[in-house]
Amino acid sequence: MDNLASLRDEVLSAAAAAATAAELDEVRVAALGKKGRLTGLMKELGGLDPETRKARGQALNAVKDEVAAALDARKTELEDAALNARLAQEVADVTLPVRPEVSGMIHPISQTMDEVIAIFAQMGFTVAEGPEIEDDFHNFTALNIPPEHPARQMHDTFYLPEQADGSRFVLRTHTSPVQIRTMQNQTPPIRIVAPGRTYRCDSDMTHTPMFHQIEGLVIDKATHFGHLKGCLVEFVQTFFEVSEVPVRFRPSFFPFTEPSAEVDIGCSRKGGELTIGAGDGWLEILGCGMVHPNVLAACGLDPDEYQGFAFGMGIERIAMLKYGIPDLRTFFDADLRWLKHYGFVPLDLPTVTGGLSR
Ligand code: 2U9
Repeated sequence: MDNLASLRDEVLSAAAAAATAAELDEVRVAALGKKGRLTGLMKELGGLDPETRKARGQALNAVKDEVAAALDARKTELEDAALNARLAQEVADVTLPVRPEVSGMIHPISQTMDEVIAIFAQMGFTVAEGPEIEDDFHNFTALNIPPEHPARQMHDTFYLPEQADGSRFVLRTHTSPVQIRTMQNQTPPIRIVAPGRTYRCDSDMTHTPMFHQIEGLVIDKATHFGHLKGCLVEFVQTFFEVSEVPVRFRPSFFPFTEPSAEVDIGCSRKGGELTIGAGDGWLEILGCGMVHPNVLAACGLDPDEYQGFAFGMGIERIAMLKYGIPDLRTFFDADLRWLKHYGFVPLDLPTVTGGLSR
């Protein structure tokens, strides 16, 4: 056996015998590293005559490829074994009863989301969900957002790498694509809420790159702005759990609704303390409007036959207002002391009749 064949056998059996990632790396460096034995043989090629060099080069390359593949395979084997050992060790018995002293708390985002869903469920809405990675059509085009709209800019939207056809997926910037998909796949009447995570390329005191929204959509043959108003006033009164919250609809603009409005609730800021309810101040809490005819048409619905309303709100914002949480970023700190203070007891499920948060 020549030196190359025996070197090959030696490296392959050393790789097979390596019991840890570190040992395996030593084998790799000794064979293929800068001063490795195979690398050394490669360097000797220069001194050979052309004929011999060609044959020797091919043989060396074949051995190098074989050794590299064997090292990779052994690496995967070792990683799998390590993972399996860890999984076996970290196994948790989920059937054990809860120990009260270690029981977790419900995060205010989950609690608020559950409360909002409970209110709309009571009114006859169902929950719809959809992908967080969306295409341009469902996130923008179908929503009457034109190609040059600022929301489509790189600095507002997270774009995924370009596809072979030049298109790019996005992290959804709102949950509206869920309503688009619902209209494409169901015949009205439609009455849904779409809760979930949304993403915008924005990070400061009042914005986080990931945040939560809930949006609603009602489509039928004669749905009008009066229905929108009644529905949202009912929602606001129920959600804030204080009697008689003043509500005001202020004209606004969104590409996907016409007419559009922003909804403010009354508040007072006496003595530096914010109280929801009667007072001389206003706080914006959500946006809404009648679904734009272009949006209905983009989903295959005839705007002369169907009409409806939509609304959207940020969960972090309404949770901060309702529960007096002063700093947005604390939602995402995973601080157990904060969660103990602002969290909710797991078995107190929010219902409209049994109490939302009490
Ligand atoms: C379809 C048609 C219309 C959803 C709407 C708003 C107004 C709105 C913001 C609130 C705070 C987003 O989280 S936020 O920044 N949303 O003001 N959203 S109307 O309109 C739709 C949705 C889907 C098919």
